[in-house]
Amino acid sequence: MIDLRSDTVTKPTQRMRQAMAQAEVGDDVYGEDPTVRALEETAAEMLGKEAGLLVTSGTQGNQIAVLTHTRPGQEVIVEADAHVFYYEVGAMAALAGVQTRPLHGVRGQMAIDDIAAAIRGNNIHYPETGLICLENTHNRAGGAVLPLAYMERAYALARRMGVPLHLDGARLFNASVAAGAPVRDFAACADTVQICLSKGLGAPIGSLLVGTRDVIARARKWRKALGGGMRQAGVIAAPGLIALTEMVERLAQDHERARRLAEGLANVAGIAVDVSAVETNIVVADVSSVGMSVSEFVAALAGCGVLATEFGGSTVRFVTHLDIREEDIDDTVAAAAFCSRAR
Ligand code: TLP
Repeated sequence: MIDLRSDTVTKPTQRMRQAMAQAEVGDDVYGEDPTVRALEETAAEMLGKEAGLLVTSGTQGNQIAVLTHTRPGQEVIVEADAHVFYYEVGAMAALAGVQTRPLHGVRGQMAIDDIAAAIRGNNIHYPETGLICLENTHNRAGGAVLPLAYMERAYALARRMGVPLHLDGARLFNASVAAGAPVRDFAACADTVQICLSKGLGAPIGSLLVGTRDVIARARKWRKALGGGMRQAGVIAAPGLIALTEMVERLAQDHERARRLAEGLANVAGIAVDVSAVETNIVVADVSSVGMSVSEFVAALAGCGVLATEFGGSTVRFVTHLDIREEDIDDTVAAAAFCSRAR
């Protein structure tokens, strides 16, 4: 099977498995797991923040950030297609008791003026604006990179208005590699950043939340409250360290393959892809003219050994990653051409 459903499907490398087996461990709730501490310090250092916190998943990291920055009854400004709003089971409302203020963005970017206009003034009727969330790269915008200049403007506004900014950087290393800008420059535009180890970086489990020492100390308590206080978590942290220190540069290969896949799919009758919109490892294809429904097309592809995801409307998402080889790209394009009924 060529599994292009997500970059979450990667299997740990041999080196990662060895590192797990040999990891030095301790009870991390007591702060005694040396491998977890090394991972948290490494992530904080790479992202230019004071402290880091290993969490179970990207979702947990984002939700802990919301819980840490806000109080119930506050409002969170978020792009309408952002993961934290679209794909996290309504957790912001259910757990943090905040209401969301979704703003429609273009390629994942809410207009700065729209954010400014959405920040609540001092009025007895209004909720307080408790947080602004950005996502980079932006998943539902097809892996679009939020440029550094945009992030700087958004953060300048947030600071001027005294509103914290959380960055969902599940794929921030993809953004950094694609933009050719250090990851810490992006991280400097946010109070907290969540990065995923288990996407393009290939680790089996885990994310990190980074920020100031004070914010991360409070986040650590929320992690405990959510049942995320893991004990000998060094076995998770060990492959995470490999992910951070050895797997970043190879993301360029995923981007290159996504680009080739987009070009190939764009040549298939019935499929439309905006190749110029493919900046990182995500390809969104419009299959409205393939002569069958999106789910039929995805099922037909699966029958040919290619897995992809229905992505809403007439679109299908393909994500390249560590376990996708060069020849898988050609095989995927051939399978799509075989399955399409358009001529
Ligand atoms: N995204 C998954 C699905 O949940 C959609 C995927 O296959 O892309 N932020 C962003 C931008 C994400 O794309 C994801 C996962 C998360 C957060 C959540 O990470 P996990 O899955 O570790 O909770």
